[in-house]
Amino acid sequence: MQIGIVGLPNSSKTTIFDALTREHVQTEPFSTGKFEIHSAVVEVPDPRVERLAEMYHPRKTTRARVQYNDIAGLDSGTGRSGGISGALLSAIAVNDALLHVVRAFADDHVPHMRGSIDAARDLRDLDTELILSDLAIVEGRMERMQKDLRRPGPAGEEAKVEYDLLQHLKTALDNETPLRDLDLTPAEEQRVRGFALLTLKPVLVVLNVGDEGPVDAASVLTYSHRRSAVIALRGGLERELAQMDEESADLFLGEYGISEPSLRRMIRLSYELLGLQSFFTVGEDEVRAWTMQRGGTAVDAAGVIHTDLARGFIRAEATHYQDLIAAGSEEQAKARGLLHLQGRDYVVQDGDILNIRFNV
Ligand SMILES: Nc1nc2c(ncn2[C@@H]2O[C@H](COP(=O)(O)OP(=O)(O)OP(=O)(O)O)[C@@H](O)[C@H]2O)c(=O)[nH]1
Ligand SMILES: [Mg+2]
Repeated sequence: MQIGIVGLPNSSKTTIFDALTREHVQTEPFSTGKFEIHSAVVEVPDPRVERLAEMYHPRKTTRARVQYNDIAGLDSGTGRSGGISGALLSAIAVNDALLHVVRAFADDHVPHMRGSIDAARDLRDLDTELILSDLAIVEGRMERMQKDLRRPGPAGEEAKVEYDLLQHLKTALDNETPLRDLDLTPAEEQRVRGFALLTLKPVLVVLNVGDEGPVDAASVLTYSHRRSAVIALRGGLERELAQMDEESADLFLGEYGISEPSLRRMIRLSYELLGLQSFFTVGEDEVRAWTMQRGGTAVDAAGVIHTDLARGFIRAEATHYQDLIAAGSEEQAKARGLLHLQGRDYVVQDGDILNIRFNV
C-alpha cells in the first residue's frame, strides 16, 4: 500500500513526511532528473497488536505497514500544457491514495509563493492541477479512439462503451468534479485503471496549522468530496515530537495539551480511507496484523497470508479481538463459544483473529 504526499512547493510536505516516518525502515532520497522522491515504510499504530503481544508473548510482533512517498512540489500551471507529465505523473500515479498537504500556518520566515496564506485557495489550486491532468489524459484517449469507434462489429461496440465512459468522466472534469465523486461501477473502475487518473484516488487533506492555528480542520475549510477526509495538525511540532524519545514526547504532549500525536490519527485515517481493515494471526511465534480490503472474505484473508492457504482453504477459526479480550484467554473464549468456524464466504470483520485450516 502506497500513499503519495503531494502539495504546492514549500507547503511542508517533507516536514509531514519526516514526522510520519519516525519509525521508518529506510529513507531513500533519489533524484529522478528534476525532482526527488523520498520513500519510507511506516507501521500502522494499533493498540490491539500491543495487547495481543502482551497476551501471547510472541517471539515476533508485526504491524500493518504503509509506504509514504514524498513527491516534490507541484506548481500550479504544471497541468495546463497537456497535463502533468512523465516522471512526475508516474510518481503520483503509482500511489493507492494521496495525502495532500496544505499550508495553513503563517510564518514570515517561510515565504509563500502566492504572497499570502489562504489554505482554501491552495487546496483548490492543486486540485485543479490534478483535474487538468486527468482531463488531458481522458481527452487524449478519446482522440485516439476515433478510428476504433468506426470499426464494425463487437470491436466497434466495445470502443463505444469505453468512449461513453470517457465522455462521462470528461463531463465531470469539465465541471471541476474530481473523479472520485462519481459512482463508477467496479467494472468501470477496472476499465480506466491503467490510465493514471489522479482524481480517482482517495485523498486525505492535511492542513498544517503551525504552532498556533486551530487544530480543528472545519474552522479552516470544508472539503466535501467522496473518499476524502481533512485533518489539521501542527506540522512543525509533530516533526519535533517524532524525533523525541517516548518520555520527552509524553512531557511535550502534556505541555501542549495534546492527548495523542495527530500523526497516529493521520496514519489510521489514511488506512481507513483506503478501505482497508486489519485481521490478526496469533501464536507463540508471531502476533501479526494483516491488511485486507473491507468486505473481503475468509478465503481472501487466507490469500493475503499465503496463496497456498487460499488454494487449500478448508475453514477459518475466527474469534473477534473484543471477544478474546473480554474472555481473557483463548481457552476461555473457546469455552464461552466465542470461537466460530467459518466457511470461505465468511465476510471478515476488522479485528478478527483468524486461524486458517488448509490442506494442500
Ligand atoms: N512556522 C512553521 N514552519 C513550518 C511548519 N512546518 C513546516 N515549516 C517550514 O516550512 C518550510 C517548508 O517545509 P518543507 O517541509 O520543506 O516543505 P515542502 O513542501 O517539502 O517543500 P518542497 O519540497 O520544496 O516543495 C520549512 O522551512 C519548514 O521548516 C510549522 O508547523 N510551522
Ligand atoms: Mg520537500
